[in-house]
Amino acid sequence: MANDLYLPKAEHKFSFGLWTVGNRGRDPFGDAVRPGLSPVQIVEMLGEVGAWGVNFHDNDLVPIDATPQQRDQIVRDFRKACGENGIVVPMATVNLFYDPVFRDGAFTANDSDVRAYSLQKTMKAMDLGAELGAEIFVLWGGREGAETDACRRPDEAIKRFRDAINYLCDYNSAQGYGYRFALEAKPNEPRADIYFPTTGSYLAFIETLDNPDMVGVNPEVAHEHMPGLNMTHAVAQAWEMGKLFHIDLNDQVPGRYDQDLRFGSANIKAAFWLVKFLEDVGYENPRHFDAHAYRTEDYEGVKDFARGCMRTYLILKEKARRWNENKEIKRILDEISENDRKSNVGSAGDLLNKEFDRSKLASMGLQYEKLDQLTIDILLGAD
Ligand code: GCO
Ligand code: MN
Ligand code: MN
Repeated sequence: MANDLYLPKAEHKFSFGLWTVGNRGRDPFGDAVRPGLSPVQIVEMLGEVGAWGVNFHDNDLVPIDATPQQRDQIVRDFRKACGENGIVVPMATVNLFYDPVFRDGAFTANDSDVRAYSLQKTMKAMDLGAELGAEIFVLWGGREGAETDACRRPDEAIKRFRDAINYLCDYNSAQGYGYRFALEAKPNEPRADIYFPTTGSYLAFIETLDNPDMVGVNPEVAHEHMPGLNMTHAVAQAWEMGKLFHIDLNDQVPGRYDQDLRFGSANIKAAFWLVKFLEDVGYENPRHFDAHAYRTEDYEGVKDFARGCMRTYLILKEKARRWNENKEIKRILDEISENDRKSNVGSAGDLLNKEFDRSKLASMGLQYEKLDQLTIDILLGAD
């Protein structure tokens, strides 16, 4: 049964954050359109739609002012719900952006008490995640930025951020948690300008840490597409460096605010290359959908949204398989690699003396038009 291919299974490692399917449709211009769901209800919904994992910010699960007793009760209920619904907790994160205390940033804030509080809050979130089995800890510095560069030198912000990550890595080691941290870049929103705006910024920064091996990245489709960048290229660079610890799948029309659309719903072709890349290289970390349903939906619509994210991924995975097996595509790729095999740089001395026939090299058609149309045929089901 071909359609079985599109049913989510545990092996696909599809996860959703509590804040994604639990999103109530608030935006800067309008209030909630859906009633709130408890974490337990969200886990039940994820079980129903066939997801594998649930992720959370500390305060998605435990309110910021909960007592230790309330916290422990919430954790017990949540753990039970996860068990009953066959849902695991692969990743945890910390909310360092919602509370007014973070108005000038968290790890980069000018007030050292705010910086210390941010570390404390993150350590407690790490404790919470570890208690529920999380192995990946995502850090999205939503407020690490500025409205005016009069407030601090940006290199000072980078140093403070480094100190914070080093501190958290030490805590991770001291507690024996074995977390892998995944830094998530976002180029704009909610500050006027954000430090570390791209995945590449974080990849360069990670090498300057005391424990670079413990830290990788969590690229997000929307965050790369927002400024018109290529998500697959960002992911490829992270992958090639052994740093693709986690991924946020959603969709986004370039140039707009953070839309968090259903995966593959805005740019199918970009989603296809991304899925094909992940499948071709054998990515095995969670596939997290950091998106939410349209504001027009009730919770049935939210389920449609969640099922749609996973279904589109699996359809594109199947398309990628067909692409890899397509005879015409294989023939063109063989020809391309034939030209590649012939190239040989040799020593600098040899290379300097070598004659190149530039006009011959430039005259051969490369068949990329055909390749791309074959791709489109596959995507549109005309192959
Ligand atoms: C956003 C971010 C967040 C993060 C989350 C994990 O655009 O709001 O993508 O959803 O992924 O905070 O830390
Ligand atoms: Mn986002
Ligand atoms: Mn995200």
